Amino acid sequence: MIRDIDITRIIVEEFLNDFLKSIEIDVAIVGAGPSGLTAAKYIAEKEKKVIIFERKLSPGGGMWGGGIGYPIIVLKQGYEILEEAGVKCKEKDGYWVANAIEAVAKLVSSAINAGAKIFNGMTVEDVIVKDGKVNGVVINWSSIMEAGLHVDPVSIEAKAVIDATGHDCNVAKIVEKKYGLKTPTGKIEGEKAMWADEGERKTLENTGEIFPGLYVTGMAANAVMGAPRMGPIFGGMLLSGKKVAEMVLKRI
Ligand code: 48F
Repeated sequence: MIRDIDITRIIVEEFLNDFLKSIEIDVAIVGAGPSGLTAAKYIAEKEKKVIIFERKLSPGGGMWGGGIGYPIIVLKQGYEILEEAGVKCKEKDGYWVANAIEAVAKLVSSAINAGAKIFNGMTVEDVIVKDGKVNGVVINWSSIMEAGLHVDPVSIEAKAVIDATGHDCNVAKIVEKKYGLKTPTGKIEGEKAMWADEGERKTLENTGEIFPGLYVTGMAANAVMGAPRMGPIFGGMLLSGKKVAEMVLKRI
């Protein structure tokens, strides 16, 4: 016999047990787009406790829709990261091409298989800063935030925080507003217009620590540093995720 309250109890117990194991971690990644998922996989592979907090219910960020909703992604570099995750990539006219849905599904799966955890429907609305260093994130349910309810958030301690929130660079914005960034100008420069070639190059260059304990990856790196957007080409996102993982692993 199925008891309705068994289902309730199992869900609540399982979630809370899982969540309580996740409040003191090595790395908090904000955003489950291609850069955040890639970073999570490489960090988790080194047996570090890494959690991705994703505002939406579905991880994958801007990758699902490929370009103009055609679920095809194009890469000039970094396709080996997709192949490592089991994604079929084919060569075409000097580029690599993959199916966007397959790419998201397999990046999510390989991050989870490596030991990363994803909490969905949770928004990072602030960070913890102690002694001039980011020490964690402050989270709330996205549904609470969208309803505009006055409900206080809770905190997660992490040795490093990665802003992988894409074009919006939401975590960098919070820190910029409250403290200023430790970048050459201290400010968010804002993303520039489309230029795929330069955007891809700069994403990697701009990946790094922008405030003690706070790292930036993917499109957020270009938004912070004032570099071009690049549209539906994704190699820079994957390589940036790998690069930030390597940087963070050296520091924690
Ligand atoms: O936008 P997104 O896919 O970031 P990315 O990894 O990749 C960018 C590309 O998708 C594309 C591009 C390719 O060249 O330009 O845009 O840099 O994923 C960002 C994720 O962060 C989530 C958001 O829902 C998305 O899934 N996110 C944003 N703000 C928050 C957040 C927040 N405050 N808390 C939690 N999640």
